[in-house]
Amino acid sequence: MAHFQEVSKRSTLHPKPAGLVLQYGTAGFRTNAKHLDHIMFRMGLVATLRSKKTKAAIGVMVTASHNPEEDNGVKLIDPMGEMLTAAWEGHATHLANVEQQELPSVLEDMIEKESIDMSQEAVVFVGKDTRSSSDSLSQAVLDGVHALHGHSKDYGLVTTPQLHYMVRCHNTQGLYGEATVEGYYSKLCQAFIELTKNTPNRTDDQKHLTVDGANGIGALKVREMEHHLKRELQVSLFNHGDGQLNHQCGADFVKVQQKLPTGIKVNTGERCCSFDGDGDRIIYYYTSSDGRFHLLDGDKIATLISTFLKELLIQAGLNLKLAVVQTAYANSSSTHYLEDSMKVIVRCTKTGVKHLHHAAQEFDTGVYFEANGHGTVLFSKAAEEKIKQLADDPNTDDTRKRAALLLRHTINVINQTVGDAISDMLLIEAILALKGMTVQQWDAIYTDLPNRQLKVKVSERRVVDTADAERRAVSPAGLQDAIDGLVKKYRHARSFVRPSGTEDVVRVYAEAETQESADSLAHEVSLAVYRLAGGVGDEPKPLH
Ligand code: G16
Repeated sequence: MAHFQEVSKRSTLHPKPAGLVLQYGTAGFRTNAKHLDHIMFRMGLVATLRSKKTKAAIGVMVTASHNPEEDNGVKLIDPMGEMLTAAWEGHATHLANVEQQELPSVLEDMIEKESIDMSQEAVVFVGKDTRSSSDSLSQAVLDGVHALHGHSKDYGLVTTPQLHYMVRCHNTQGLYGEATVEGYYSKLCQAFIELTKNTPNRTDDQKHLTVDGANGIGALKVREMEHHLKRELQVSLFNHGDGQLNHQCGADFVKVQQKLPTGIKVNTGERCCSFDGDGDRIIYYYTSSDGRFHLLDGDKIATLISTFLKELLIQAGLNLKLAVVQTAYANSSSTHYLEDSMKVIVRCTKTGVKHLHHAAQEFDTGVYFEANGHGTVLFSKAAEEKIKQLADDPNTDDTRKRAALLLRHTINVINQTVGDAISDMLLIEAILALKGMTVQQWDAIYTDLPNRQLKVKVSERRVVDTADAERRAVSPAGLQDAIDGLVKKYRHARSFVRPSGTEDVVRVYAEAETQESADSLAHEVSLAVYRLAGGVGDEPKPLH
C-alpha cells in the first residue's frame, strides 16, 4: 500500500536500536530519552490507526512525568480523554518492538484484525512537557502521524491532563468545554469562583497557597492561569523552572521522602502543595510548630473530597451511589475511616490510573485517588442529569438548591478525564474554603499509620508477579511466605511488593504501628526481594 511506502521511508529516520525491547508500562512507554525516538514515531502510527478505528481524535503526550529529567515517555489518550484502552496496549507493544523491515506487515495485520477503514480521516493531538528531549520526540510523533496521512494538532507545552481535556472537548463537539488552553482555564476558574462566592468571610491568609511546581510544566501553567482566578486564590510559586525537573522537589519526592521539597520558603503551619513533572499529581503538606512534617496525600485528598460530596448529596436529597477507589498503597487508616466512619463503598485496584478510572466508572459518583496524589472524580451521565434537573427546578427548596448548585460547580471544576493537579488544587481549595477548614483540621480527620516506600534494583523486575490487586506476590517462589513471616513480627503491619511500570525497580511498601517498625519492615522485605528476585548491586542497607 502507498501508505506503507511512506511509513517505510520515514521510519528509516527513526531507527530502532538493535535488540531493544520495551514494554507498555503503567502509563505507556518510559525510559531514558535516548532510546525513544523510534517509539515516538511508532506511537504516532498507533495513534493514527486508533483515530481511524474510533473515528475520533486521539492524544499523544510526550512526558516521563515524575521520572528524572533524562528520561522521557509517551502516554496515549483515548476519545473520551481516558488512557488508551488495555486492548490496544498489546498492539502498541508489538509495534514498538518489531524490527524496521517488519513494520509494514505488522501494520497490515493490525489494520486487518481491527477492521480499520484506511480511508477514514485521522486526527491526533500532540502535547509535550518541559524536558529538553521533548521537542524532538514530539516531532517524531508528528512524523509518524503524517506518515499515515493523519491530521495533527500540536498543542506544544501543556500538562498531561490538559491534553486529555482537549481530546474530550474535541470529541464531544465542545459539550465538555472548548478545546483550547484558555477554554480550560476559563471553565475551571469560573467554577472555582462560583464555589468560593459562597465563602464571603475568607481571609487573605486563607486565599494564599504555596505551590511547588517541580520545575515542570505545571508551574508554567499555574502562572498562565493566575489572572483567571481574580485573586480568589493567590499562589506563591516555587520551583517554577529555575532548577532541575523533579530533583528534590515535586509530588513524588515529597510523598516518598516525607519531607519538604528543596527550593520553597514557607512558614510553620502554612498550606503547601507539590505538583509532579507533568501536572497530573498533587499532594499537600505543612510543618507544625514542633518541626514535624505533615503529609496530606492522595488518601487524605480522597477523604476530603468524598466527605464533601457525601454531605452535598445528602443535603440535595439525591440518592446517588458514592464510592472511593484506591490501590494497595492506600494507608490502612484511610480505608478504615472511609468504610467504618464515612460508610462509603471502597474498592481496591491495581496501580495505574487506567485501572482506578474504570472501577470508578461503575458508580454514580466515583472518587479515585492513588496515595501518590493521582486522581479525580467521575460523575455518571445520569448523576449529572439529576443534579442539573434539581438545580434548574424552580420548586426546589433553598437547601436542596444550594447543594445542587454547589455540586454543579464542583462538576465543572473537576477534570473528569484523568488526575489533574491544577483542577484538584482548585477543588481542594474550594472545599477548604466552603467548609472553613484549615489544613490542620483536614489532617486531623484520621491519623495515617507510619509507612515507608523503598525501591530494589533487580536484574529483571518482571520476575515479580502479583495477584489480588498487587497485594500478594505469586512469584518468585517463597517471596510471599517471606513477606508474611516478616509482617507477623510487627503490630498493625502490612507490606507488599510489585514491579514498577515506570521505573526499572521493584517497589516495596510497608506500614506499621511506629515509623521505626515501618522502616525496619520495609528494609527486611527489600532484603527478601533482593535475595529471592535477583537483586543487583549492593544489598539494601537499613534506614537507620
Ligand atoms: C504513573 C501512573 C500512576 C502510577 C505511577 C507509578 O504516574 O499514571 O497511575 O501510580 O505511574 O507507577 P509505577 O509504580 O508502576 O511506577 P506518572 O505521574 O508517573 O505518570
